[in-house]
Amino acid sequence: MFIDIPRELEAALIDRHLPAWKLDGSALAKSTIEDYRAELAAVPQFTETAAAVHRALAEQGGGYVVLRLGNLARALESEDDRFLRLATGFAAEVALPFSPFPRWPLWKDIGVKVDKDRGKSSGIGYNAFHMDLVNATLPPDYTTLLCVRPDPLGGGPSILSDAHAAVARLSDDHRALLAESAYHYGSFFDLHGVGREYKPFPVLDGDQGEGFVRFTAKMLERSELGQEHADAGRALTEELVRGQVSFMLEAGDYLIVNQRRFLHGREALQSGQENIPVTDRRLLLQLFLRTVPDAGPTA
Ligand SMILES: O=C(O)CCC(=O)C(=O)O
Ligand SMILES: [Fe+2]
Repeated sequence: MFIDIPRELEAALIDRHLPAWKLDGSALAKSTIEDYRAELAAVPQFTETAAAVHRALAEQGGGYVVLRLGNLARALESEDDRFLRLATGFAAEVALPFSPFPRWPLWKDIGVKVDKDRGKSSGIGYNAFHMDLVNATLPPDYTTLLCVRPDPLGGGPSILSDAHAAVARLSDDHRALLAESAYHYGSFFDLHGVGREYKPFPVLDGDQGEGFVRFTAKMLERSELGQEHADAGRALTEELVRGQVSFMLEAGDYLIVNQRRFLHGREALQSGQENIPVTDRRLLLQLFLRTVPDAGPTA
């Protein structure tokens, strides 16, 4: 599901100056969304490209897309936020950009920390299949990752797996266990626009097909679960891995994942990260999107 930007669109976008964005609470302001829409709709091929993104996210078996913005990123490298504004404009075509973390900017850095828990965000190890904000009652509908720099040592391919397809391959017994409110993961602190803490939660959330598969393989190691529920979770992990696709994000690649359809993760970075200056290590920027514009303030 890779989408290249037509040359003509690239050239036109390089000439287009979007204004700095404004926030309304933790979400992108309506005025900014309208300004960006109006500016971008006037660019030849933009509407067609946005429609291709929509199609890839909505079609049967679809649910993620990689927009290849590398040429734009390189062309606008030295010009402050111009590239990020364009990426925000693409994101706003999919759903409403917002930040669940009140103390972070709209786009959150995911760098590489050698001393951090290896399996977590910005750790150097295998980042197992998960959905973001798994323990919130209203997780973001989309999680998006913009690659600023891949691992200079060549590691860290992204992994994606169709969550409902994986669930469909499980036994009825495992599915029944996953439908029980027997799972919990992580902490819930100072988050906005994602509802309340959900604890315990069921992995299978009623409405199969378009419901969340509320899962993180990390809880199998990090949460205390009953034996049977943990076994069902391990079976799901195996199916996710069996069905996975993996690819390396390159500089300027923008991955958009529909969290109701696909779970995501990342293979380990190449060993030797401690020898690379922090400023040269892999860097992603993360942005969350919500389909319903007014999820409302919470916390
Ligand atoms: O590093 C990556 O590619 C994925 C990071 C991630 O999934 C996260 O931080 O939630
Ligand atoms: Fe994630």
